[in-house]
Amino acid sequence: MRVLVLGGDGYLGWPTALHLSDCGHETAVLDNFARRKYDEELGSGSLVPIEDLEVRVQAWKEVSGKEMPLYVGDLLDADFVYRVVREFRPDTIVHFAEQRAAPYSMIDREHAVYTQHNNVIGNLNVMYAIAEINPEIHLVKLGTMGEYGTPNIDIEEGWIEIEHNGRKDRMLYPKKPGSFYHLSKVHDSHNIEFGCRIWGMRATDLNQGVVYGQTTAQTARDSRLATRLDYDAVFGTVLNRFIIQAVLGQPLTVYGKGGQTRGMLDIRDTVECIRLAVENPADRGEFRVFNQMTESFSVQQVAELVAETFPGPVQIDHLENPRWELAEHYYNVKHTGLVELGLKPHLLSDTLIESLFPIVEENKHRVNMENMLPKVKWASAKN
Ligand code: NAD
Ligand code: USQ
Repeated sequence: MRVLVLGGDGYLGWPTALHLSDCGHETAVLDNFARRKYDEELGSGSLVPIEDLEVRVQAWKEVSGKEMPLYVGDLLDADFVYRVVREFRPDTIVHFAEQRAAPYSMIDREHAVYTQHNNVIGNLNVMYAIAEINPEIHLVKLGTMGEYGTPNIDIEEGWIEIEHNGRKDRMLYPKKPGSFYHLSKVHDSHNIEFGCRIWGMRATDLNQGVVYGQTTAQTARDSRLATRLDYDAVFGTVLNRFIIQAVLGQPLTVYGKGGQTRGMLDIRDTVECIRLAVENPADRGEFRVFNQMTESFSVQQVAELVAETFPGPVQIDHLENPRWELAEHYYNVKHTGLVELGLKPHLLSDTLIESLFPIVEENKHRVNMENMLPKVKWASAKN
């Protein structure tokens, strides 16, 4: 298949493009390098050094013999999006290209507006390009488990049968997200479901959990193929951050009591889930939703797991939670769709955690400690 990966310079987009190319798909990448600009803005950066996208693509050609066309531009530029879709003629578009950090979206009004504008309008431009140029294109869109929030009932895969006052219907599962970023994903999901109804679009919305890990079979083949690893309090995600803090000899920063529970998955499963979605397209008019996670852990459990695995003393601190989220709650998620397509999950193991220690050790001098503790507070707009 011909697959266009939007956000192909990012933490997940780059290893996914490599995996798809390695599996024989004609793969192209598109990015506007917004992510590298947030690094400059925040005075932060990837813990592991990463090459420019041009160098990465060239390195992949040397390692695999495969070409990977590269398109540099912004999804907010509709003419650019239409030109790329006409030129590359994808069968599938995998859409990772959004501002993805909840804390970034909660810095202030400007960052909230930027996040929702970038994400919602970029996605609308992609939807229109598909509808007007070739409605056969399958859109594989990265959503997030955080769209659902933490309701006191089981979380279904996108849809729920509701009986109300004696009548029944199949409805989109109700959403209660916890940041303006997570809300942008809810808006995208609703827009795409509408596109499936009015244009007969075929779409897969992947409500992905928190990803951990840094290495895939393809990125391991050459150091120039490495993907980024974020440690800072804005872009770093919880398990990666705890592993990095352990190696640095810093306390693990559990927000609140740590009773908040999240769905998680290994980066090697992310790339495989995308392949499965790409190779098994949704039907025309179908808004298909998968919950892309393999296991659930509370934040406290994640901290204890890292502390037990690290070969040295580790302190676990409980900070005042800068976010607005339930401290303890019910969490039971249905996630069978991708397993039914053939996913064989890598469950979290000591070996995965241990494999990250030397990567962090080698690069720990790159950490800007000022960015380790959380500074963005959800409630600050009220003060
Ligand atoms: P990332 O920030 O590393 O990558 C996103 C890429 O998209 C960046 O390279 C950025 O430059 C690009 N981009 C952003 N806006 C763009 C625009 N308007 N035009 C062109 N390119 C643009 O993020 P990631 O961690 O790789 O996440 C990728 C996707 O997966 C996101 O949509 C995110 O919401 C979702 N996701 C990530 C995680 C996670 O744990 N990292 C978990 C669940 C879902
Ligand atoms: N947390 C801590 N300490 C930390 C960092 C995080 O206790 O040092 C807690 C947070 O309070 C939260 C949980 O860990 O309860 C997860 O936080 P996170 O920063 O790892 O993840 P989140 O903000 O939810 O966002 C990440 C990605 C986002 C993706 C989302 C998937 O950045 O792109 O959408 O994971 S999900 O959580 O399923 O919505």
